Amino acid sequence: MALLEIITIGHPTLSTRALPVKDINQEIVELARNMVETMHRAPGIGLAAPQVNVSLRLITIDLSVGENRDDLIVMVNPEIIETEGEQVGEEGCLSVPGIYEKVARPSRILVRGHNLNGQEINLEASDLLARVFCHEIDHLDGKLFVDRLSPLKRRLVRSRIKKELDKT
Ligand code: K1U
Ligand code: ZN
Repeated sequence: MALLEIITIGHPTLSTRALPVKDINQEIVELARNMVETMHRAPGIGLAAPQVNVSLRLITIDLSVGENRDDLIVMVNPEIIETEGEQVGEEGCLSVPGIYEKVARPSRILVRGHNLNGQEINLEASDLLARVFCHEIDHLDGKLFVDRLSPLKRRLVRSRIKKELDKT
């Protein structure tokens, strides 16, 4: 297994719509394994392939950050089929270091995708899990959580991001 480099805001891959995975081959399985390792080490509760500069529709989620194997979700070509309600809560992003802002998301969603064995998965998610799915699927569509803020808030956040990135 290997740790992958997480790219940060401003990198063109983060604003590009990722392509569907056509064939779940050994390369994809290896990429997913490395993404899980990278997400746990970051640490994070989600990761999308574009964040490691791979423009493919693959995500990993683990709300337990490696503590509970049953919590790990790896999904290929995820799609939100249905949404319900609204929740407003704080989000962070491994590609936008040091910034946490409140974002509105559906409170419940139905997601469809495939696991690494090629089997279809249909999952109902609510609360934080629904939020993380929405955040990761946004990454696949070339969107960051800061793109969902009001223009004024986005301008303020942009100058804070610049200061944060100048520190690195
Ligand atoms: O996709 C990413 O950038 C990962 C991001 C996912 C996310 C967090 C919160 C709301 C929506 C989506 C993160 O994991 S940021 C780090 C984080 O939230 C966390 C890290 C360690 C323990 C618990 C949470
Ligand atoms: Zn993110």
